[in-house]
Amino acid sequence: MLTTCLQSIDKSNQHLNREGEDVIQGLTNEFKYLPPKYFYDDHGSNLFEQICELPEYYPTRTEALILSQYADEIAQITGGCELVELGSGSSTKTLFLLDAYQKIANRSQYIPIDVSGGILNSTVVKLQQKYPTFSIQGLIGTYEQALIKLESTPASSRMIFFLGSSMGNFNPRDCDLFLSQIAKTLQPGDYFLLGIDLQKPKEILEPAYNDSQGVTGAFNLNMLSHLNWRFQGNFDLNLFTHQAIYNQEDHQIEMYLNCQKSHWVSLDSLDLKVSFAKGESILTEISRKFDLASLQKQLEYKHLKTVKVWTDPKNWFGLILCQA
Ligand code: AVJ
Repeated sequence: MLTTCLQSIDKSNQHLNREGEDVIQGLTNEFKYLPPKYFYDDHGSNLFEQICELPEYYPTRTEALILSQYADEIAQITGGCELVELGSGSSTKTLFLLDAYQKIANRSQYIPIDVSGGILNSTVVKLQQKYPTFSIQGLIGTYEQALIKLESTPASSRMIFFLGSSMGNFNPRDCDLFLSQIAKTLQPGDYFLLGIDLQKPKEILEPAYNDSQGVTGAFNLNMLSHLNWRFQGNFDLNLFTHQAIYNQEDHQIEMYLNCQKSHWVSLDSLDLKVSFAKGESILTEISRKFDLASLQKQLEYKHLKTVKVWTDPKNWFGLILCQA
């Protein structure tokens, strides 16, 4: 029998941020918004895996191509270290890194962290079979919870990695706070490996978030069914439609759920009743597209020195290795 090592990050720091407080804040705001982390219940995580396979959605396969070429070099540079992944999902692209680290160290530690317990559990089971000599511990929790936990459990050497351009979900201010938090969590000499989607024409970006099979639309709408079961809500998914546009001034994809008919929605366990007007929209995600040089400057400012940068031949995606 195989037992998996999976742990929910201590809820004791959650009183700081009451469960669902962010939903109340977002839905009572003048311009309604919801945090993207609510995409990822188990069904949403599966839909995201499907998105990664779509012909229009280039980021995953582009980043995988870069990792397949340079994972060995990354492992050579950092040497053996504890590997911590934020937002690991199915860890598919991570296999390139795990293979590379297996070659240089016979016992490695891998700590995947994700908000979706279902996908994390199946990933840890699968990986433990594939890498029997690795010590693998899955942590269920948010990035904030993860970084607090990591700060209190230092390792002799560590690389935190954050792939798939998930950092693009943060607005500039939250991104800056996040990078400060990373810099604070790392010990001098530790590494941070960051995968980011780069700026490119609208003609390539918009189809990636408006796929012809409608998977991204289903992913976007699924956030409402997640809120329904999590907070005893009554969102009617038929009353909302998916929209994704590229905002060229801010270099970001913006995903919305547009309300088709005026109505009320309640979320009983949050004691919340919200009115929706016809034509009103909820911003569910921004996905920023970065400029490599300015991001490197920002990292530098946080005392995260760039060790090396890799891109694909079309310069669509970047991988930055920095050191604290
Ligand atoms: C996982 C946040 C990087 O922004 O491209 C994919 C999520 N949303 N399609 C992205 C997503 C719609 C994805 N990130």
